[in-house]
Amino acid sequence: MDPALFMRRHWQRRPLRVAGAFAGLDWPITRAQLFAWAGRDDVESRVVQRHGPRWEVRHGPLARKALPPVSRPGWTLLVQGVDLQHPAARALLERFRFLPDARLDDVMVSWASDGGGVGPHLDSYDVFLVQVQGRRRWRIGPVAQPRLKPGLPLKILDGFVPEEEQVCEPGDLLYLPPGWGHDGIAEGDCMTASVGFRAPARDELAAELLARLGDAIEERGGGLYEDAGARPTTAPAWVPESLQRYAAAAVRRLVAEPQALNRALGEYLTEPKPRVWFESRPAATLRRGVTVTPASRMMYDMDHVYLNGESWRASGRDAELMRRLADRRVLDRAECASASRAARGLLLEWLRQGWLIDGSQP
Ligand SMILES: [Mn+2]
Repeated sequence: MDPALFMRRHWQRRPLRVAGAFAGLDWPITRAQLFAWAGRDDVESRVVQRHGPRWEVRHGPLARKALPPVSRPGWTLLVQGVDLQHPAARALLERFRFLPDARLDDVMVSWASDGGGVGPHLDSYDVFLVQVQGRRRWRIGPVAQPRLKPGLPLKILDGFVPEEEQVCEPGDLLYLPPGWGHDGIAEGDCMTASVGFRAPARDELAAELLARLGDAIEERGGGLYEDAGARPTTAPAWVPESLQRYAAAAVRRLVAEPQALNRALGEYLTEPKPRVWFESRPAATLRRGVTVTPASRMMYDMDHVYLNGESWRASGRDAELMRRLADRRVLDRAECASASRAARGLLLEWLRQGWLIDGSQP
């Protein structure tokens, strides 16, 4: 489906199923590979198992022996951030870059034994569910007033009434906007890749930006509240109104500068995920071009380039080059050579930090 049509009709609005959207997808990620990732402490994973009305959730790392046998029905393993672990998941992600990186969360891959699933639930995410192996039956429906079943270790909708039912086969795609309840049950064992897009929550975003602006401004010190000429008080515990006005003005001042706010946002959006670490490499050269490391988050706005929670002011030709690097995630040798001395210095520094990889062939 054409991205423009999809954005107009479905994105954030209504579900879409496209049979065979990913027919012939190259997917070398095996069940054994997923089980191996579940054993690692730098990969986020969990196992969900149903025992009748009771649900059990265990978080990774989980050794192979700690996983239920493959032949046991009704369980599923979910592995987050597979795009950082395997180029096939990254290639899948590339197909969704008609959406801003700022909205992207990750690629989660789940394997389920027959009858496995995580129960009917809601996500605050837009999600593209790509069936990569086997069959999964999805029951979906809008949920206006979500009620959760009490006392369970995971969020399961109480009284979920699905509106439709779909069976996804390998290569099929199901898109769900936030607020749509869904319940996917494996028919035979199956594997599903979920490309998730998060929507920042307003108040969470505000709290985060205020904290960042606060940190930035604290370093500068600023003036002091003055109350010269104040009269003696008979209510010493009373908070002076002039101090309240001063406080309100101070907070307004904090958010008044759009540049600073944008910078805080860009730095926040590109903050590396937890458990991500970069391998520094002392020797660096731009002779083979550079590629952005999969775990690196790189974005830009009108005035800044952001990489892994840091920002640089950029303008002119260098800004153009850095933007190209952020969008395409690669610069070839000639592009590197055309950068200014300062920009080349920056690229070399990023290479040394492991934020970029040597070479323009990812
Ligand atoms: Mn879900």
